[in-house]
Amino acid sequence: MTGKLITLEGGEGAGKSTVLETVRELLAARGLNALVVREPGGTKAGEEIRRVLLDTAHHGLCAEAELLLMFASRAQLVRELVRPALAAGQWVLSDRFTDASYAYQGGGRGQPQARIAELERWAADGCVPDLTLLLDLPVAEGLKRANGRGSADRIEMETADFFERVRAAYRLRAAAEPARFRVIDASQPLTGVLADVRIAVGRFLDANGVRA
Ligand code: T5A
Repeated sequence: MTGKLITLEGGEGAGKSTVLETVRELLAARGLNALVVREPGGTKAGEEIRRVLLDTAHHGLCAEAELLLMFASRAQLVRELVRPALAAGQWVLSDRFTDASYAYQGGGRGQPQARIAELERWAADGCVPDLTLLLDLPVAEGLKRANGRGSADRIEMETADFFERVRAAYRLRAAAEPARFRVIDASQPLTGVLADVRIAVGRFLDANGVRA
């Protein structure tokens, strides 16, 4: 049996990294040793690409180059790690995936959806998550949390309007694919967020016949 791909999405400072560990533990409690990856990055080449994407020195990077670099990282990640793991029956947990490109490069930068969809088919080999947890919270709150951690990277330096478009794009995608997305209210205190995450992941595991 092939494994499943679970992704975590959301705007800046939504709490993905914080939630990721809980999801990993929930899977482990049911005997699933998940492969955990992040985007952009996750492979040796991908981490180099990430460095270019987030470095403030590249503030002049054009939207087209940004989109292609996101998918260059993803193309490598899918072929080097994600596809082989899924084929071997291992579950994969990814901190961001293609929905982030629809939200940031599509919603944020205005790149056409059809272009991103073509890259998803070609560069990402049609790899689509089985479950996506969207951590949704007001932009100002997320930026406050993210800024509390130190200096901003190239994308974190974008305007509030940019992040409003990112949030709107994420919410549209979630509304369009309710079977795959679970929207979590990430503005709650962490205990509430984690409780909702436990319910969503627990139901997904039950639905896929994964017993404790
Ligand atoms: N990107 C990525 C694209 O543009 N296109 C793409 O295709 C892809 C894949 C890097 C950037 O690349 C962009 C999006 C990003 O700008 P990233 O490394 O995932 O992606 O960067 P961030 O989104 O910036 O990830 P962060 O690590 O900054 O945010 P997290 O993981 O969402 O937030 P986290 O868990 O670090 O939490 C932030 C702070 O808030 C606190 C935490 O303790 C932490 O201090 N916190 C809470 N506080 C109060 N209540 C809660 N419920 C809290 N949850 C967390």
